[in-house]
Amino acid sequence: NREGVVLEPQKTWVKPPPLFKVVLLNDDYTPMDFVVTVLQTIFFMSREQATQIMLKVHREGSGVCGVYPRDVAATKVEQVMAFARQHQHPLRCVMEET
Ligand code: TYC
Repeated sequence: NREGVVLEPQKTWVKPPPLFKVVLLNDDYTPMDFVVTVLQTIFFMSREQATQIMLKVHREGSGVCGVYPRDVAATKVEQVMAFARQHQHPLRCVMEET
């Protein structure tokens, strides 16, 4: 093109990086409001969306909070676990390859 940039055709198929679901798990003790706050602050959900996901986890046992590349998913899990620990709630969160 005009800037002299040449786009080489890709020679070999590069596997796209894997994505990971961040899954929140139900328990009998963590207050519902605390879970809603976690979803709003760590996953940037609206209060309405956070409430829907929290209720889904409460009723079904688990629920997906988001899908991210490995390092982002791992950081989200750490943030949820650290926040829960600070407040002495047994809330758990795991990552699962899609
Ligand atoms: N089951 C909890 C309660 O009745 C609420 C809750 C929802 C806990 C979602 C964890 O991931 C969770 N207080």
